[in-house]
Amino acid sequence: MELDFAGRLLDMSRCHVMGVLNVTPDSFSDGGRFNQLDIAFAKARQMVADGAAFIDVGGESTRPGAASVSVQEELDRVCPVVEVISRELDVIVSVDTSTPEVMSQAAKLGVGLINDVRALQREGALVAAAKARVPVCIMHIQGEPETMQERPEYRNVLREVGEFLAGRVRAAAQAGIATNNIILDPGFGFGKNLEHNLRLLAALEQLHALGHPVLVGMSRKSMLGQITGRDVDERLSASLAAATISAMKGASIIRVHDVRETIDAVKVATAVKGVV
Ligand code: 7PJ
Repeated sequence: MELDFAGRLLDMSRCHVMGVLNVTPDSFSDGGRFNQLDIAFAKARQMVADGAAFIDVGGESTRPGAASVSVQEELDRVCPVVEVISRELDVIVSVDTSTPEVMSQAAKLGVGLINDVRALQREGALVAAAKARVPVCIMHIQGEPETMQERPEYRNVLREVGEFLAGRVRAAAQAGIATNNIILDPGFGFGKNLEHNLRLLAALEQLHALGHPVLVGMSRKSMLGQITGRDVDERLSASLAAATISAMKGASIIRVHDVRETIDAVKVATAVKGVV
């Protein structure tokens, strides 16, 4: 159950925390690029000190309705951050991208995981990810981020998410990606309404039947706002509850904004799992 993230080995039978590092302009109060790099690095260093096993660097907002960015803009945002974290910090750097050029460049800079919310469906993404020779996270999405929340529809969300992911695993294998280097993610909030999200979380164990480690991301998402009635910056408690449930149900990686708090929640779940 050990995976090799560009030389860093991690036991996927245990639960690890991934810290989110957005490097989109709207995630910084200040404009200058040098300053942004400084701020991003300081955030990453804090998340590593707090116990993150991964830092997930993303330069394209995939929020519903977010504007798209050019390949060059995404490269300019992501690469300097990936480079400095890989060089300076003892952590696995993950890149949250669907863009083949970003996958290839990031791999050269030491990235240990490619995290694609579009499941390597963009032209050239399968080839770029295969060449990178690092594990990949394949996430389920229905539609495109711009429009995915307009009218998500499933006959059986569990079965359809499972079938989609199994199909993408086959495509990845055909492209030369080692099947034991594939991590799966049901994609909470990506073309799903609250009921869909809850069904997927309730049955998270079943995703393991596909034979891959599972990554989940629910931190601060609107599904938690719908349940609690709270705004995005008031969703820490709900995020910790979702992380705890995921850890109990066998998730290997939990992608979050609040690393320190999530580490404690995961420790409690892991301790409980250790005695049964
Ligand atoms: C996810 C992600 C997720 C994976 C985002 C947000 C939206 N990558 N990137 N899984 N979500 N693998 O954090 O609200 O759920 S961006």
